[in-house]
Amino acid sequence: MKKSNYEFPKEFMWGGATAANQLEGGFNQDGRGLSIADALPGGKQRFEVVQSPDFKWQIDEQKYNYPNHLGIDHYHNYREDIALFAEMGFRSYRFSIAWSRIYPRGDEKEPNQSGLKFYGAIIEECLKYKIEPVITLSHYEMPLTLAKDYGGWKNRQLIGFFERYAKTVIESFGDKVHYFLTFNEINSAMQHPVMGQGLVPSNGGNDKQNVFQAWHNQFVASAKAVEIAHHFNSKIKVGCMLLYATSYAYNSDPRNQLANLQNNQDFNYFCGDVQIRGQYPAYTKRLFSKYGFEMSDLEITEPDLQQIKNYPVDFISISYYMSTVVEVTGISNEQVAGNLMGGVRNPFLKVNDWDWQIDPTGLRIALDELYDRYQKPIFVVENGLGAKDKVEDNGKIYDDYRIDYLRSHIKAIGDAISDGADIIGYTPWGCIDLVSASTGQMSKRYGMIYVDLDDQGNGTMKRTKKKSFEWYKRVIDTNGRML
Ligand code: BGP
Repeated sequence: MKKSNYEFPKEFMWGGATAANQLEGGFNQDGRGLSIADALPGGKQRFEVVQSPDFKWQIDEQKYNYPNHLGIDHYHNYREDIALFAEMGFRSYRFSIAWSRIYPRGDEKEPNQSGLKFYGAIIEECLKYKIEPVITLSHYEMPLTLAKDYGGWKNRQLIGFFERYAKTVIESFGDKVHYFLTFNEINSAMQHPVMGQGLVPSNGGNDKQNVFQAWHNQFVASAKAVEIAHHFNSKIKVGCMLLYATSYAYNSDPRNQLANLQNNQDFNYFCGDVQIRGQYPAYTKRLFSKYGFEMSDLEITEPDLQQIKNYPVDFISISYYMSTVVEVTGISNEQVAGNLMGGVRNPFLKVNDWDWQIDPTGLRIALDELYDRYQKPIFVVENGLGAKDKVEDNGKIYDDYRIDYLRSHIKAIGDAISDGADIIGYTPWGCIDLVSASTGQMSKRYGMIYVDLDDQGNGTMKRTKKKSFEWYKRVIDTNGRML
Protein backbone atom coordinates (compact mmCIF):
# COMPACT_ATOMS: atom_id res chain seq x y z
CA MET A 1 0.00 0.00 0.00
CA LYS A 2 1.41 3.37 -1.00
CA LYS A 3 0.57 6.98 -0.29
CA SER A 4 -1.28 8.54 -3.23
CA ASN A 5 -1.61 12.17 -4.25
CA TYR A 6 -5.29 11.88 -5.01
CA GLU A 7 -7.83 14.21 -3.48
CA PHE A 8 -11.20 12.50 -3.40
CA PRO A 9 -14.12 14.70 -2.32
CA LYS A 10 -14.83 14.48 1.42
CA GLU A 11 -18.27 13.01 0.86
CA PHE A 12 -17.14 10.55 -1.84
CA MET A 13 -19.48 7.55 -1.74
CA TRP A 14 -17.10 4.59 -1.45
CA GLY A 15 -19.01 1.33 -1.30
CA GLY A 16 -19.95 -1.78 -3.23
CA ALA A 17 -22.67 -3.05 -5.57
CA THR A 18 -24.87 -6.13 -5.98
CA ALA A 19 -28.12 -7.14 -7.70
CA ALA A 20 -31.06 -9.07 -6.25
CA ASN A 21 -31.21 -11.93 -8.73
CA GLN A 22 -27.51 -12.63 -8.36
CA LEU A 23 -27.31 -12.81 -4.58
CA GLU A 24 -30.64 -13.01 -2.77
CA GLY A 25 -31.86 -16.55 -3.39
CA GLY A 26 -35.25 -17.10 -1.73
CA PHE A 27 -36.61 -16.98 -5.27
CA ASN A 28 -40.09 -18.22 -4.31
CA GLN A 29 -40.33 -17.07 -0.72
CA ASP A 30 -42.79 -14.76 1.01
CA GLY A 31 -44.91 -14.21 -2.05
CA ARG A 32 -42.14 -13.37 -4.50
CA GLY A 33 -43.17 -14.03 -8.10
CA LEU A 34 -40.91 -15.55 -10.72
CA SER A 35 -38.68 -13.22 -12.69
CA ILE A 36 -37.03 -13.70 -16.07
CA ALA A 37 -33.74 -14.33 -14.27
CA ASP A 38 -35.32 -17.39 -12.64
CA ALA A 39 -36.19 -18.87 -16.02
CA LEU A 40 -32.80 -18.47 -17.72
CA PRO A 41 -30.20 -21.22 -17.57
CA GLY A 42 -26.92 -20.99 -15.74
CA GLY A 43 -23.65 -21.97 -17.36
CA LYS A 44 -22.45 -21.45 -20.90
CA GLN A 45 -25.85 -21.89 -22.51
CA ARG A 46 -27.16 -18.77 -20.79
CA PHE A 47 -27.25 -16.60 -23.89
CA GLU A 48 -27.07 -19.22 -26.64
CA VAL A 49 -30.43 -20.64 -25.62
CA VAL A 50 -32.11 -17.27 -25.84
CA GLN A 51 -30.90 -16.65 -29.40
CA SER A 52 -32.87 -19.63 -30.67
CA PRO A 53 -36.38 -19.12 -32.07
CA ASP A 54 -37.46 -22.24 -30.11
CA PHE A 55 -36.57 -20.59 -26.84
CA LYS A 56 -38.87 -21.39 -23.93
CA TRP A 57 -38.65 -19.96 -20.43
CA GLN A 58 -37.89 -22.87 -18.10
CA ILE A 59 -38.18 -23.31 -14.38
CA ASP A 60 -36.20 -26.24 -13.12
CA GLU A 61 -34.84 -25.72 -9.67
CA GLN A 62 -32.69 -28.80 -9.61
CA LYS A 63 -30.50 -28.29 -12.63
CA TYR A 64 -31.37 -25.78 -15.30
CA ASN A 65 -31.62 -22.65 -13.19
CA TYR A 66 -28.98 -23.40 -10.64
CA PRO A 67 -27.39 -21.29 -9.13
CA ASN A 68 -29.67 -18.36 -9.96
CA HIS A 69 -32.35 -19.62 -7.61
CA LEU A 70 -30.05 -20.00 -4.69
CA GLY A 71 -27.84 -16.95 -5.07
CA ILE A 72 -25.67 -16.72 -1.97
CA ASP A 73 -28.78 -16.79 0.18
CA HIS A 74 -28.44 -13.15 1.09
CA TYR A 75 -32.18 -13.30 1.74
CA HIS A 76 -31.43 -15.02 5.04
CA ASN A 77 -27.96 -13.57 5.65
CA TYR A 78 -28.34 -9.90 4.82
CA ARG A 79 -27.55 -8.76 8.37
CA GLU A 80 -24.23 -10.58 8.41
CA ASP A 81 -23.41 -9.36 4.89
CA ILE A 82 -24.20 -5.72 5.59
CA ALA A 83 -22.22 -5.92 8.85
CA LEU A 84 -19.20 -6.98 6.78
CA PHE A 85 -19.75 -4.06 4.38
CA ALA A 86 -19.89 -1.76 7.37
CA GLU A 87 -16.66 -3.24 8.69
CA MET A 88 -15.03 -2.36 5.37
CA GLY A 89 -16.21 1.18 5.97
CA PHE A 90 -18.76 1.41 3.16
CA ARG A 91 -20.41 4.80 2.90
CA SER A 92 -22.86 3.56 0.26
CA TYR A 93 -24.32 0.27 -0.85
CA ARG A 94 -25.89 -0.22 -4.26
CA PHE A 95 -28.41 -3.06 -4.42
CA SER A 96 -31.46 -3.76 -6.52
CA ILE A 97 -35.04 -4.45 -5.61
CA ALA A 98 -36.54 -7.53 -7.22
CA TRP A 99 -39.63 -6.13 -8.92
CA SER A 100 -41.34 -9.52 -8.52
CA ARG A 101 -41.00 -9.36 -4.72
CA ILE A 102 -43.10 -6.20 -4.78
CA TYR A 103 -45.45 -7.03 -7.67
CA PRO A 104 -45.16 -10.81 -8.15
CA ARG A 105 -46.73 -10.84 -11.64
CA GLY A 106 -46.06 -7.19 -12.38
CA ASP A 107 -49.65 -6.34 -13.29
CA GLU A 108 -51.37 -6.42 -9.88
CA LYS A 109 -52.96 -3.38 -8.31
CA GLU A 110 -51.66 -4.00 -4.77
CA PRO A 111 -48.08 -4.68 -3.71
CA ASN A 112 -46.85 -7.69 -1.76
CA GLN A 113 -46.26 -6.36 1.76
CA SER A 114 -43.67 -9.04 2.65
CA GLY A 115 -41.49 -7.83 -0.21
CA LEU A 116 -41.64 -4.26 1.04
CA LYS A 117 -40.86 -5.45 4.53
CA PHE A 118 -37.72 -7.24 3.35
CA TYR A 119 -36.28 -4.18 1.60
CA GLY A 120 -37.36 -1.95 4.48
CA ALA A 121 -35.23 -4.14 6.75
CA ILE A 122 -32.24 -3.96 4.39
CA ILE A 123 -32.49 -0.18 4.30
CA GLU A 124 -32.70 0.03 8.11
CA GLU A 125 -29.67 -2.20 8.39
CA CYS A 126 -27.71 0.12 6.06
CA LEU A 127 -28.79 3.26 7.90
CA LYS A 128 -27.79 1.71 11.21
CA TYR A 129 -24.20 1.84 9.91
CA LYS A 130 -24.63 5.20 8.15
CA ILE A 131 -24.43 3.49 4.77
CA GLU A 132 -26.29 5.41 2.04
CA PRO A 133 -28.53 2.99 0.12
CA VAL A 134 -28.42 3.32 -3.68
CA ILE A 135 -31.30 1.41 -5.20
CA THR A 136 -31.57 0.01 -8.72
CA LEU A 137 -35.24 -0.40 -9.58
CA SER A 138 -34.72 -2.89 -12.37
CA HIS A 139 -31.58 -5.00 -12.67
CA TYR A 140 -32.04 -7.68 -15.34
CA GLU A 141 -35.14 -9.23 -13.78
CA MET A 142 -38.62 -8.06 -14.66
CA PRO A 143 -41.48 -10.29 -13.45
CA LEU A 144 -41.66 -13.31 -15.75
CA THR A 145 -45.36 -12.70 -16.47
CA LEU A 146 -44.54 -9.35 -18.04
CA ALA A 147 -42.15 -11.05 -20.47
CA LYS A 148 -44.23 -14.15 -21.15
CA ASP A 149 -47.76 -12.77 -21.31
CA TYR A 150 -47.11 -9.16 -22.29
CA GLY A 151 -44.05 -9.59 -24.55
CA GLY A 152 -41.62 -7.58 -22.42
CA TRP A 153 -40.81 -3.89 -22.72
CA LYS A 154 -41.94 -3.55 -26.34
CA ASN A 155 -45.46 -3.53 -24.89
CA ARG A 156 -46.53 -0.03 -23.84
CA GLN A 157 -48.57 -1.37 -20.93
CA LEU A 158 -45.31 -1.92 -19.08
CA ILE A 159 -44.92 1.83 -18.65
CA GLY A 160 -47.97 1.85 -16.36
CA PHE A 161 -46.88 -1.27 -14.48
CA PHE A 162 -43.42 0.15 -13.89
CA GLU A 163 -44.87 3.50 -12.85
CA ARG A 164 -46.96 1.78 -10.19
CA TYR A 165 -43.97 -0.23 -9.00
CA ALA A 166 -41.67 2.82 -8.91
CA LYS A 167 -44.31 4.84 -7.04
CA THR A 168 -44.73 2.08 -4.44
CA VAL A 169 -40.99 1.83 -3.86
CA ILE A 170 -40.30 5.56 -3.85
CA GLU A 171 -43.22 6.35 -1.56
CA SER A 172 -42.26 3.52 0.81
CA PHE A 173 -38.57 4.36 1.07
CA GLY A 174 -38.01 7.78 -0.46
CA ASP A 175 -37.86 9.57 2.87
CA LYS A 176 -34.74 7.55 3.73
CA VAL A 177 -33.22 6.69 0.35
CA HIS A 178 -31.86 9.51 -1.80
CA TYR A 179 -30.37 7.69 -4.78
CA PHE A 180 -32.32 5.60 -7.26
CA LEU A 181 -31.25 4.14 -10.61
CA THR A 182 -33.95 3.17 -13.08
CA PHE A 183 -32.70 0.47 -15.50
CA ASN A 184 -29.39 -1.33 -15.09
CA GLU A 185 -27.13 -1.04 -18.16
CA ILE A 186 -30.10 0.06 -20.25
CA ASN A 187 -27.98 0.21 -23.41
CA SER A 188 -26.95 -3.47 -23.20
CA ALA A 189 -30.28 -4.48 -24.78
CA MET A 190 -28.83 -4.06 -28.25
CA GLN A 191 -26.58 -7.07 -27.56
CA HIS A 192 -28.82 -9.00 -25.18
CA PRO A 193 -32.44 -7.83 -25.23
CA VAL A 194 -33.62 -10.65 -23.01
CA MET A 195 -32.15 -9.52 -19.71
CA GLY A 196 -33.00 -5.84 -19.76
CA GLN A 197 -36.18 -5.91 -21.83
CA GLY A 198 -37.56 -9.46 -21.59
CA LEU A 199 -37.47 -9.75 -25.40
CA VAL A 200 -36.93 -13.08 -27.13
CA PRO A 201 -36.62 -13.65 -30.92
CA SER A 202 -39.86 -12.60 -32.54
CA ASN A 203 -40.00 -15.12 -35.41
CA GLY A 204 -40.11 -12.90 -38.44
CA GLY A 205 -40.51 -9.46 -36.83
CA ASN A 206 -37.78 -6.82 -36.82
CA ASP A 207 -36.04 -7.68 -33.56
CA LYS A 208 -33.92 -4.54 -33.57
CA GLN A 209 -36.99 -2.36 -34.05
CA ASN A 210 -38.49 -4.10 -31.03
CA VAL A 211 -35.43 -3.16 -28.99
CA PHE A 212 -35.90 0.51 -29.88
CA GLN A 213 -39.63 0.39 -29.15
CA ALA A 214 -38.82 -1.23 -25.81
CA TRP A 215 -36.20 1.45 -25.11
CA HIS A 216 -38.67 4.18 -25.91
CA ASN A 217 -41.12 2.72 -23.40
CA GLN A 218 -38.33 2.47 -20.84
CA PHE A 219 -37.32 6.09 -21.45
CA VAL A 220 -40.89 7.20 -20.72
CA ALA A 221 -41.08 4.93 -17.66
CA SER A 222 -37.76 6.25 -16.37
CA ALA A 223 -38.96 9.85 -16.80
CA LYS A 224 -42.11 8.95 -14.84
CA ALA A 225 -39.93 7.62 -12.01
CA VAL A 226 -38.00 10.91 -11.98
CA GLU A 227 -41.28 12.83 -11.78
CA ILE A 228 -42.61 10.67 -8.93
CA ALA A 229 -39.33 10.95 -6.99
CA HIS A 230 -39.02 14.73 -7.34
CA HIS A 231 -42.59 15.25 -6.23
CA PHE A 232 -42.23 12.95 -3.28
CA ASN A 233 -38.97 14.33 -1.92
CA SER A 234 -36.89 17.04 -3.56
CA LYS A 235 -33.75 15.52 -2.03
CA ILE A 236 -34.03 12.36 -4.15
CA LYS A 237 -31.73 12.04 -7.14
CA VAL A 238 -32.53 9.61 -9.92
CA GLY A 239 -29.86 8.36 -12.29
CA CYS A 240 -29.66 6.44 -15.54
CA MET A 241 -27.28 3.48 -15.67
CA LEU A 242 -25.14 2.84 -18.73
CA LEU A 243 -22.80 0.03 -19.65
CA TYR A 244 -19.85 2.12 -20.80
CA ALA A 245 -17.08 0.53 -22.85
CA THR A 246 -14.56 3.09 -23.99
CA SER A 247 -14.26 2.66 -27.73
CA TYR A 248 -11.10 3.19 -29.81
CA ALA A 249 -10.59 3.23 -33.56
CA TYR A 250 -8.07 0.54 -34.52
CA ASN A 251 -5.94 3.11 -36.37
CA SER A 252 -6.08 6.52 -38.05
CA ASP A 253 -7.81 5.21 -41.17
CA PRO A 254 -10.79 7.59 -41.48
CA ARG A 255 -13.10 4.64 -42.09
CA ASN A 256 -12.20 3.19 -38.70
CA GLN A 257 -12.47 6.63 -37.11
CA LEU A 258 -15.96 7.12 -38.51
CA ALA A 259 -17.03 3.64 -37.45
CA ASN A 260 -15.72 4.36 -33.97
CA LEU A 261 -17.62 7.64 -33.77
CA GLN A 262 -20.79 5.79 -34.73
CA ASN A 263 -20.11 2.97 -32.28
CA ASN A 264 -19.80 5.55 -29.53
CA GLN A 265 -23.05 7.20 -30.52
CA ASP A 266 -24.97 3.97 -31.02
CA PHE A 267 -23.69 2.02 -28.05
CA ASN A 268 -22.27 4.32 -25.38
CA TYR A 269 -24.39 7.43 -25.85
CA PHE A 270 -27.79 6.82 -27.45
CA CYS A 271 -29.71 5.92 -24.27
CA GLY A 272 -27.85 8.50 -22.20
CA ASP A 273 -28.50 11.23 -24.75
CA VAL A 274 -32.24 10.63 -24.41
CA GLN A 275 -32.32 10.15 -20.64
CA ILE A 276 -29.87 12.93 -19.74
CA ARG A 277 -30.57 15.54 -22.41
CA GLY A 278 -34.28 14.78 -22.59
CA GLN A 279 -34.55 14.31 -26.33
CA TYR A 280 -33.64 11.95 -29.15
CA PRO A 281 -30.27 12.93 -30.65
CA ALA A 282 -29.86 14.01 -34.29
CA TYR A 283 -28.11 10.77 -35.29
CA THR A 284 -31.23 8.78 -34.35
CA LYS A 285 -32.25 8.93 -38.00
CA ARG A 286 -29.04 7.22 -39.15
CA LEU A 287 -29.26 4.71 -36.35
CA PHE A 288 -32.84 3.65 -37.10
CA SER A 289 -32.20 3.41 -40.84
CA LYS A 290 -29.22 1.13 -40.15
CA TYR A 291 -31.76 -1.37 -38.82
CA GLY A 292 -34.32 -0.82 -41.58
CA PHE A 293 -37.00 1.35 -40.00
CA GLU A 294 -37.78 4.98 -39.27
CA MET A 295 -39.13 7.03 -36.39
CA SER A 296 -42.72 6.85 -37.63
CA ASP A 297 -42.60 3.03 -37.41
CA LEU A 298 -42.36 3.30 -33.64
CA GLU A 299 -45.18 4.15 -31.30
CA ILE A 300 -44.00 7.47 -29.91
CA THR A 301 -46.54 10.07 -28.81
CA GLU A 302 -46.20 13.81 -28.24
CA PRO A 303 -46.92 13.43 -24.48
CA ASP A 304 -44.15 10.78 -24.34
CA LEU A 305 -41.65 13.24 -25.78
CA GLN A 306 -42.80 15.93 -23.35
CA GLN A 307 -42.40 13.55 -20.42
CA ILE A 308 -38.86 12.65 -21.50
CA LYS A 309 -38.03 16.33 -21.97
CA ASN A 310 -39.50 17.49 -18.65
CA TYR A 311 -37.92 14.81 -16.49
CA PRO A 312 -34.32 14.04 -17.45
CA VAL A 313 -32.21 12.17 -14.90
CA ASP A 314 -30.25 14.03 -12.21
CA PHE A 315 -27.00 12.12 -12.53
CA ILE A 316 -25.27 9.49 -14.62
CA SER A 317 -24.18 6.12 -13.37
CA ILE A 318 -22.02 3.68 -15.29
CA SER A 319 -20.55 0.24 -15.17
CA TYR A 320 -17.03 0.05 -16.51
CA TYR A 321 -15.03 -3.15 -16.91
CA MET A 322 -13.17 -2.99 -20.22
CA SER A 323 -12.64 -1.07 -23.45
CA THR A 324 -13.23 -2.07 -27.03
CA VAL A 325 -11.65 -1.51 -30.45
CA VAL A 326 -13.51 -0.83 -33.70
CA GLU A 327 -12.06 -2.05 -36.98
CA VAL A 328 -14.01 -2.16 -40.25
CA THR A 329 -11.25 -2.27 -42.85
CA GLY A 330 -10.39 -5.95 -42.53
CA ILE A 331 -6.79 -5.67 -41.35
CA SER A 332 -7.44 -7.28 -38.00
CA ASN A 333 -10.12 -9.74 -37.22
CA GLU A 334 -8.83 -11.14 -33.98
CA GLN A 335 -11.94 -10.89 -31.83
CA VAL A 336 -12.05 -10.69 -28.06
CA ALA A 337 -14.93 -11.13 -25.65
CA GLY A 338 -16.20 -8.42 -23.33
CA ASN A 339 -18.96 -7.33 -21.04
CA LEU A 340 -21.87 -8.34 -23.31
CA MET A 341 -19.98 -6.90 -26.30
CA GLY A 342 -16.63 -7.76 -27.83
CA GLY A 343 -14.50 -6.07 -30.48
CA VAL A 344 -11.04 -6.47 -31.93
CA ARG A 345 -8.00 -7.31 -29.79
CA ASN A 346 -6.06 -4.31 -28.52
CA PRO A 347 -2.34 -5.17 -28.62
CA PHE A 348 -1.63 -2.71 -25.79
CA LEU A 349 -3.89 -4.34 -23.22
CA LYS A 350 -3.97 -7.47 -21.10
CA VAL A 351 -7.13 -9.50 -20.69
CA ASN A 352 -8.82 -11.25 -17.76
CA ASP A 353 -9.59 -14.98 -17.77
CA TRP A 354 -12.76 -14.32 -19.80
CA ASP A 355 -10.90 -12.30 -22.44
CA TRP A 356 -12.19 -8.89 -21.30
CA GLN A 357 -9.55 -6.22 -22.03
CA ILE A 358 -8.33 -4.51 -18.85
CA ASP A 359 -7.94 -0.76 -19.35
CA PRO A 360 -7.84 1.68 -16.41
CA THR A 361 -6.84 4.60 -18.65
CA GLY A 362 -10.02 3.87 -20.60
CA LEU A 363 -11.97 4.65 -17.42
CA ARG A 364 -10.35 8.09 -17.16
CA ILE A 365 -11.21 8.70 -20.81
CA ALA A 366 -14.79 7.53 -20.19
CA LEU A 367 -15.29 9.85 -17.23
CA ASP A 368 -13.72 12.84 -18.97
CA GLU A 369 -15.83 12.28 -22.08
CA LEU A 370 -19.05 11.74 -20.16
CA TYR A 371 -18.55 14.83 -18.05
CA ASP A 372 -17.62 16.90 -21.06
CA ARG A 373 -20.74 15.77 -22.90
CA TYR A 374 -23.32 16.11 -20.12
CA GLN A 375 -21.89 18.15 -17.20
CA LYS A 376 -23.83 16.06 -14.70
CA PRO A 377 -22.41 14.22 -11.66
CA ILE A 378 -21.16 10.72 -12.42
CA PHE A 379 -21.32 7.70 -10.13
CA VAL A 380 -19.19 4.66 -11.03
CA VAL A 381 -21.59 2.01 -9.75
CA GLU A 382 -19.86 -1.07 -11.18
CA ASN A 383 -16.26 -2.00 -11.85
CA GLY A 384 -14.11 -4.96 -10.90
CA LEU A 385 -12.19 -8.04 -11.88
CA GLY A 386 -13.90 -11.38 -12.38
CA ALA A 387 -11.45 -14.10 -11.36
CA LYS A 388 -11.23 -17.67 -10.13
CA ASP A 389 -10.02 -17.36 -6.55
CA LYS A 390 -8.01 -20.02 -4.78
CA VAL A 391 -8.50 -20.83 -1.11
CA GLU A 392 -5.09 -21.70 0.36
CA ASP A 393 -4.53 -24.49 2.88
CA ASN A 394 -4.60 -21.92 5.66
CA GLY A 395 -8.06 -20.85 4.49
CA LYS A 396 -6.88 -17.48 3.16
CA ILE A 397 -7.47 -15.93 -0.26
CA TYR A 398 -4.61 -13.79 -1.56
CA ASP A 399 -6.27 -11.86 -4.37
CA ASP A 400 -3.48 -9.44 -5.23
CA TYR A 401 -4.61 -9.47 -8.89
CA ARG A 402 -7.95 -7.98 -7.77
CA ILE A 403 -6.22 -5.35 -5.63
CA ASP A 404 -4.06 -4.37 -8.64
CA TYR A 405 -7.13 -4.03 -10.84
CA LEU A 406 -9.10 -1.99 -8.32
CA ARG A 407 -6.13 0.22 -7.45
CA SER A 408 -5.46 1.12 -11.07
CA HIS A 409 -9.13 1.96 -11.67
CA ILE A 410 -9.39 4.03 -8.48
CA LYS A 411 -6.33 5.96 -9.68
CA ALA A 412 -8.08 6.55 -13.00
CA ILE A 413 -11.06 8.00 -11.11
CA GLY A 414 -8.68 10.19 -9.08
CA ASP A 415 -7.12 11.40 -12.34
CA ALA A 416 -10.53 12.18 -13.84
CA ILE A 417 -11.40 14.19 -10.71
CA SER A 418 -8.15 16.13 -11.16
CA ASP A 419 -9.15 16.67 -14.79
CA GLY A 420 -12.26 18.43 -13.50
CA ALA A 421 -14.95 15.73 -13.75
CA ASP A 422 -17.53 15.59 -10.97
CA ILE A 423 -17.40 12.00 -9.73
CA ILE A 424 -19.55 11.33 -6.66
CA GLY A 425 -18.84 7.71 -5.78
CA TYR A 426 -17.44 4.29 -6.51
CA THR A 427 -19.20 1.00 -5.78
CA PRO A 428 -17.16 -1.92 -7.16
CA TRP A 429 -19.22 -4.81 -8.45
CA GLY A 430 -20.01 -7.93 -6.46
CA CYS A 431 -18.31 -6.72 -3.29
CA ILE A 432 -19.39 -10.08 -1.92
CA ASP A 433 -19.06 -13.05 -4.33
CA LEU A 434 -22.30 -13.68 -6.20
CA VAL A 435 -23.64 -15.40 -9.30
CA SER A 436 -22.19 -14.04 -12.55
CA ALA A 437 -24.68 -12.43 -14.94
CA SER A 438 -23.16 -13.62 -18.20
CA THR A 439 -22.10 -17.14 -17.21
CA GLY A 440 -24.74 -17.84 -14.55
CA GLN A 441 -21.96 -19.39 -12.46
CA MET A 442 -20.41 -18.84 -9.03
CA SER A 443 -16.82 -19.47 -10.04
CA LYS A 444 -16.41 -16.07 -11.71
CA ARG A 445 -15.87 -14.02 -8.58
CA TYR A 446 -15.54 -10.28 -7.96
CA GLY A 447 -15.83 -9.97 -4.20
CA MET A 448 -13.67 -8.79 -1.36
CA ILE A 449 -15.69 -11.33 0.64
CA TYR A 450 -15.44 -14.95 -0.42
CA VAL A 451 -18.53 -17.17 -0.36
CA ASP A 452 -17.96 -20.90 -0.09
CA LEU A 453 -20.16 -22.17 -2.91
CA ASP A 454 -19.32 -23.81 -6.24
CA ASP A 455 -21.04 -24.02 -9.63
CA GLN A 456 -22.88 -27.19 -8.57
CA GLY A 457 -24.28 -25.70 -5.39
CA ASN A 458 -21.85 -27.43 -3.04
CA GLY A 459 -20.45 -25.45 -0.17
CA THR A 460 -21.15 -24.07 3.26
CA MET A 461 -21.90 -20.49 2.09
CA LYS A 462 -19.48 -19.35 4.77
CA ARG A 463 -18.23 -15.78 4.23
CA THR A 464 -14.45 -15.19 4.42
CA LYS A 465 -12.58 -11.92 4.07
CA LYS A 466 -10.12 -11.92 1.19
CA LYS A 467 -6.87 -9.95 1.20
CA SER A 468 -8.65 -7.24 -0.80
CA PHE A 469 -11.05 -6.73 2.14
CA GLU A 470 -8.39 -5.19 4.39
CA TRP A 471 -6.91 -3.30 1.45
CA TYR A 472 -10.22 -1.68 0.44
CA LYS A 473 -11.02 -0.90 4.07
CA ARG A 474 -7.81 1.11 4.27
CA VAL A 475 -8.53 2.88 0.98
CA ILE A 476 -11.89 4.02 2.35
CA ASP A 477 -10.47 4.89 5.78
CA THR A 478 -7.92 7.20 4.19
CA ASN A 479 -10.37 8.52 1.56
CA GLY A 480 -8.09 7.21 -1.20
CA ARG A 481 -4.83 8.58 0.22
CA MET A 482 -3.46 5.06 0.70
CA LEU A 483 -3.84 2.87 -2.36
C1 BGP B 1 -22.75 -6.15 -15.53
C2 BGP B 1 -24.02 -6.43 -14.79
C3 BGP B 1 -23.88 -7.16 -13.52
C4 BGP B 1 -22.68 -8.04 -13.40
C5 BGP B 1 -21.44 -7.54 -14.10
C6 BGP B 1 -20.32 -8.54 -14.25
O1 BGP B 1 -22.97 -6.25 -16.89
O2 BGP B 1 -24.72 -5.24 -14.51
O3 BGP B 1 -25.11 -7.74 -13.22
O4 BGP B 1 -22.86 -9.33 -13.25
O5 BGP B 1 -21.70 -7.01 -15.35
O6 BGP B 1 -20.61 -9.40 -15.30
P1 BGP B 1 -20.47 -10.97 -15.20
O7 BGP B 1 -21.21 -11.36 -13.99
O8 BGP B 1 -21.05 -11.48 -16.44
O9 BGP B 1 -19.01 -11.21 -15.10
